[in-house]
Amino acid sequence: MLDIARITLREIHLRLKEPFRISSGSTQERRVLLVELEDRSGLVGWAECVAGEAPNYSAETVDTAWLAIPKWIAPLIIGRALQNPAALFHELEHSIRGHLMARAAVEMAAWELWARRKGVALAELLGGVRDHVETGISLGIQATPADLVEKALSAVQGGYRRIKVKIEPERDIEWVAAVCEAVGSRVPVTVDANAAYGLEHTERLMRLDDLGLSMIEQPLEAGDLVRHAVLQRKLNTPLCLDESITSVDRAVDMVTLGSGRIINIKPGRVGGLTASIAIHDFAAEHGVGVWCGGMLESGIGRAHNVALASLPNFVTPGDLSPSARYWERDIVVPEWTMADGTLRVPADRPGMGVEVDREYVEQITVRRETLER
Ligand code: OSB
Ligand code: MG
Repeated sequence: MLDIARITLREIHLRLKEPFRISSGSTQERRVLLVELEDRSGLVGWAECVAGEAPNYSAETVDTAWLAIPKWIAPLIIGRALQNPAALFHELEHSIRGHLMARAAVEMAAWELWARRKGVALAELLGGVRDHVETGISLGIQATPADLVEKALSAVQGGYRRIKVKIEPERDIEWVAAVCEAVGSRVPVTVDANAAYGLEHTERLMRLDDLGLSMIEQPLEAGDLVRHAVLQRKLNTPLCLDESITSVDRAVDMVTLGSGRIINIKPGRVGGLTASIAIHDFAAEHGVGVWCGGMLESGIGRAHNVALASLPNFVTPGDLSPSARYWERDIVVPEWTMADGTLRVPADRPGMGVEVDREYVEQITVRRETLER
């Protein structure tokens, strides 16, 4: 039994080294919501809620998660007889519509706690098979194509194994063509629109299609599985879905309709690791590749992503940059470092494989709430 006795929420403020701009908005001052679960024996598990400051990626935000966890999620979890983290996932899925990122934060902390309880690495508990995961970089929208090219070249120089470029209508063809030309065949180039296009942009997207990208991520709105299928039929480049895939059912729909050929899995977006594994397994059975996305996480969220990305069907590099790409100082010890374009999967200690720097977390905590029965 999980025997959760207490949940502690903390909001910390972490400043990104540079603003990160996607088609729907920009962020630099990250408000990160951390979840610490404690069981009756005093063991703890950590996770991070990937909800943003504003509802521009999905409807959820740090504030909606801070409403949902105390009010609706915690009462379903604390002091309840739940068999394991998968049972916790199903309990939340049964009783709560939406609030996937809030649910995921608690579910992922339960997996971390469970790994510590079993004395195994989180990666091993999830079914991981790799000791290193390949790293790709996601480059935000820049001021000029020249700035973007400079960033892309320095990423290739730094060892990243894939370059992803954020795009929006007008800041696309010329910008991406410049990156492709500069990077050449050294690493694959992909683009991510964060739902900035519509079918009225089909001609623009067909011009992007000619650049030989390895995928086009989420061109259309999250709910547009049918329109994505119409678009995919006109393009040779595989579409990769991110925002659209919020459950294993949506992955089934994608395959049934032909809405895309690749899935970006972010555990926070699908309600946690239980659904991430289910999507991974379904995709593997249907010849659909998956890779691990990122949400500008601190070292805690990254630990969960790295563990997940060690599963066998994560076939292309993830948005898994090292700590120093984002932060002057990360909140875990050791920080995440990149060597030869990979992050090492920590297999040598129980749980997520890094320790929370509690003293630093304490220093940068701006809000805290402890939930008990
Ligand atoms: O669409 O993958 C995305 C960041 C915030 C919101 C959405 C996305 C992203 C990224 C960042 O691409 C990837 C990273 O964490 O490095
Ligand atoms: Mg994306």
